[in-house]
Amino acid sequence: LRSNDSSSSKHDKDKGVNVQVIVRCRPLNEDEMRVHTPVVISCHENRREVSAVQNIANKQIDRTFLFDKVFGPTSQQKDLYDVAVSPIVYEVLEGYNCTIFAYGQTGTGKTYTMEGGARKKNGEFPTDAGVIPRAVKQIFDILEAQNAEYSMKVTFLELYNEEISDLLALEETSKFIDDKSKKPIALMEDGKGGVFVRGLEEEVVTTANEIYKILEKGSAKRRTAETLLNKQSSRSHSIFSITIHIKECTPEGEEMIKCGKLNLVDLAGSENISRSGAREGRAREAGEINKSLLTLGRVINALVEHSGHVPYRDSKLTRLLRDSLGGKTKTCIIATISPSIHSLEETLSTLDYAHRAKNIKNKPEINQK
Ligand code: ADP
Ligand code: ZZD
Repeated sequence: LRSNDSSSSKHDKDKGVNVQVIVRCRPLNEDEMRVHTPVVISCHENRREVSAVQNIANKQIDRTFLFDKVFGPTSQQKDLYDVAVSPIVYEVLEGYNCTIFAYGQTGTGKTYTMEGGARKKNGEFPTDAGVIPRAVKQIFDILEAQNAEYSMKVTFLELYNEEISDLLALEETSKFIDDKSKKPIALMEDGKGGVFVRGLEEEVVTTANEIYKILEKGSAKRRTAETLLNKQSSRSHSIFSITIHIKECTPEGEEMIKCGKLNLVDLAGSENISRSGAREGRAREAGEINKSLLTLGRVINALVEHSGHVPYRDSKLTRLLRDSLGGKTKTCIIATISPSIHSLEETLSTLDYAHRAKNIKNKPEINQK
């Protein structure tokens, strides 16, 4: 019986592990409250369902979607972290590569979820800190409690209009906007089906505080570039990655290195890439089309429809995160939505997109040497 059990679980694993999809609905903001904006979203956290109320020809029709986890408007940063993210951090420390994406319309809480509120001057950990600072804290807390021998490095990049900027590279602001002196960053094939970013700064870090300082530097740089280059942050993607090597000894006394990587991805706003062709047309005319976000949608479609060719190579985002989409990385998507009636069309499009992504299967593998 026992051997049957293990062979069946092995078989299950061969078929792959689904991408985990979580939905988070933000509360109405003050302005929306003041004008009594109607709410059209209801979240049933224990049933893991999100329902949208639609009025079609004066009939009230509910559309209900089932997800892996659902967080309603009153959910706190800590709730989402403890339930959805903390288990992923444990998997990174076991040697898996893991990716968490935030996907949704601008203004629905992607950055609030991933970064959260600003650092406090008194050095206290903010209660509204998001996934990134919490993950950094948890990683160091665990490693220190285990008295582990480890090394860690981080990268932080931004993708805007198919151009990669290094948010860690130390440069003068004036140099940053001068194309000629900008450090050349290129996506290179590594010959093993993966890619690496040549010229991207990797900082070796030893404390959580060091990473917070790095995030501070990266955020400041992002804001400066935004202002100087007239960028719209809602159109850029950011990827913060932590790579951890942990030295361990087997019971036989053999030395072993486990290597885990966590990618935390704040995607560009999903508006204008809804499946409605008209929208896309208008966005294209305005030169607003986000090639990386469009390609991400096409890659997801190709993967869930098993339609043969998967167009990873068509954008920088999908080349960078190829392993997270049908590869060996464990992936989680947090789809953020607004409860307001004015966002209903975009919200339904986000829910459809997120629901489709549940069908992507990855084949996670531990990295061990
Ligand atoms: P996005 O990154 O998707 O454009 P933001 O993270 O900037 O959205 O969020 C828009 C606004 O809504 C911000 O003022 C943010 O603080 C607030 N907000 C977003 N999600 C929540 C939430 N779950 N609870 C409280 N406020 C939120
Ligand atoms: N969302 C805040 C940044 C903002 O836009 O200002 S919060 C976290 C992850 C990635 C980048 C920045 C942060 C953030 C921060 C705030 C201010 C200065 C540096 C970094 C942060 C928040 C709490 C702990 C650590 C980092």
